[in-house]
Amino acid sequence: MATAIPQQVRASETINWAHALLEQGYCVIPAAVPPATIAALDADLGADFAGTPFCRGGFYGERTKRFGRLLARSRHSRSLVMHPTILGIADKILGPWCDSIQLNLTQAIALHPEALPQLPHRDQDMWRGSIGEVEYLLNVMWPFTPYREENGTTLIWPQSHGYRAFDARPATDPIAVEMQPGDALLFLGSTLHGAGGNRSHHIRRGAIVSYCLGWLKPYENQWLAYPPETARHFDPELAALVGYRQHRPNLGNYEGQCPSVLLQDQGQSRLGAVDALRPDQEQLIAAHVAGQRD
Ligand SMILES: O=C(O)CCC(=O)C(=O)O
Ligand SMILES: [Fe+2]
Repeated sequence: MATAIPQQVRASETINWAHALLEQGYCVIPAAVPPATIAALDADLGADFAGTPFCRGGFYGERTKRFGRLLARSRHSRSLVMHPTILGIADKILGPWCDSIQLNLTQAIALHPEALPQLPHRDQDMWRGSIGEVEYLLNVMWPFTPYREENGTTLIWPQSHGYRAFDARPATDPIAVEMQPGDALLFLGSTLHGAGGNRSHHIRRGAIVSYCLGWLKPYENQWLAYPPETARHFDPELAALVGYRQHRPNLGNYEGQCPSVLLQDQGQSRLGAVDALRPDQEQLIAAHVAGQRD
């Protein structure tokens, strides 16, 4: 896996969370970031929450506001997106199916009073791959306000993931996952879930950050959300996560090279294509080339 995981993350911690996710389809990491980080992010997004129109359509919800590109709107979003433990978990869950993971989306969500419960769904259904064995996505819900049953916290159907996605009806009742700012709710792309209805008098605010297999089309167009002028101010790891990295072999290249060339000061006007292969493919090609020379 190309995603570098900072050393301070204990491998056992990552493995335990990944294990819980694969058993239950979800888990909650309490106090994953300081509440002050969430408060600062919420404050940075205040004008966007106020000014963004309500969504249209039954899925997004007509009493719900949503907007993306959080990395361009607040620097505080970086500590959510680059959370070391969560990146480690994402690598564990998605790593078996790709060479490197990518950011699928960042999306702030404000669920206003009288919002109706959302259609229960599986986020993996935005792609039409085979279901059962493969996990395509890891979702992280970050509450900015307390998330309660009454204000429409996310409903999760435990153990509805993986091959259970074939079931016509879920085998369990949903759980209204109650959380505080700073907590993180993780759930798989195959897990049945949806926003609850907001029966309170307060707005439920929060954000989703999700990661997906590096060879999929992400939900949010990351290159448009973070064009080179924006991404050149990101750390290399963050730039890679939003698409300035090739997914071996050769996917997502720019003129046959890693798209991170666009983040450098002086671009060359003509670039030559360079193989970006997995080690097994390097070996195969090397043997093929050597065989022809003999
Ligand atoms: O807002 C929530 O609690 C969940 C939203 C969701 O699942 C979605 O929009 O895909
Ligand atoms: Fe969803």
